[in-house]
Amino acid sequence: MQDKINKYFTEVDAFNPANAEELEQFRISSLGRKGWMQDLLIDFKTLPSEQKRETGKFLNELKSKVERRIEHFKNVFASTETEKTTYTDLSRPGIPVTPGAHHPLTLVRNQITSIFQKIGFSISEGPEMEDDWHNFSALNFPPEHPARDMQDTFFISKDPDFALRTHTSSVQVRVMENSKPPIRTISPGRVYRNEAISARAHCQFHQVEGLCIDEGISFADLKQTLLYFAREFFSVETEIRLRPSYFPFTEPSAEMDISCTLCKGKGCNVCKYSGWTEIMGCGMVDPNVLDNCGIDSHKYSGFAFGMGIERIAMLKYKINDLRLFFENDVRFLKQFIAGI
Ligand code: 2NL
Repeated sequence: MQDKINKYFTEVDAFNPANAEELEQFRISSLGRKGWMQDLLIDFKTLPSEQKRETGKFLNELKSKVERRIEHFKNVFASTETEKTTYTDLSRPGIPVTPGAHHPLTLVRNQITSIFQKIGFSISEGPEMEDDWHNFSALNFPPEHPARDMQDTFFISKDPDFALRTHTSSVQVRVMENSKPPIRTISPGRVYRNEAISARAHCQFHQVEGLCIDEGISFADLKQTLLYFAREFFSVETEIRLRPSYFPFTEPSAEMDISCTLCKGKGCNVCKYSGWTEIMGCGMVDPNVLDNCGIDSHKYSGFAFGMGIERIAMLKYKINDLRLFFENDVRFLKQFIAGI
């Protein structure tokens, strides 16, 4: 029996089929129901039990050798088969590729940041979990300000010193602490507020904030920079309007409206028949904030602004429910495959 097994070992090693038919013949004659492997197994059963262990080992090896050999040639013939077809029929349709898509918030964020990068702004990022100093105190929030309340901000494990950032100004505080003017930076990122979820509000959203500090920066620089942005992002005909407002970190502060993108100022339900839509808050950096961050407020001044990316994306793509951005329904996401 051992001689037979050895003979088959040599045969299998030498087996070198020319085509798939020869391979199939070999498979039937070796592993098939009436093949020699079956004969060997019948012989094996008649062996005295003390020989079975040793011979069984060889038989197993032989069987797996045959299987490996068959598998190997199967692959060889399969690849020559595909080569043949790809070379002979160049008109065959290509393999369909399902393109991925950028999330609409990513598209809008990239577009906003590149508009500011063109005029020399850098991009800065920072942690989503912040301490009280970077999120509130350095930004001139008084101790009793309502934003510091558990009702408005997500605190970490009830530790009043750590919270999820409520705006990306915290990143800009870090930039001011770690560098010297001139500073021109944009900080995009996710922010969190403890709000009930609806079509207009969510507990997480995205912001782009901007900061520009140098000697002699004035409100005129703020206005001209934001007008450039509005015309680059929306259209060259876009007009802007600044209304007085209040933020703890800017003085004076303003809210910026653009002429309605839909009705071009004539009045429609998007702009509630006013002709204007609010897109961001802005102002001159409060001297207290500069001093808190180690920048001499007698020498330097600056402007800052902040906008919600969801709001801008809703305007641009005419999306009427904020929740769509966070549900990842492919029927929604598929609409942005073609890019901007
Ligand atoms: C809004 C308003 C604003 C800023 C953000 C800022 C940052 C620093 C200093 C001063 Cl470090 N200001 N950012 C200024 C005015 C408004 O955002 O409604 N955002 C969605």
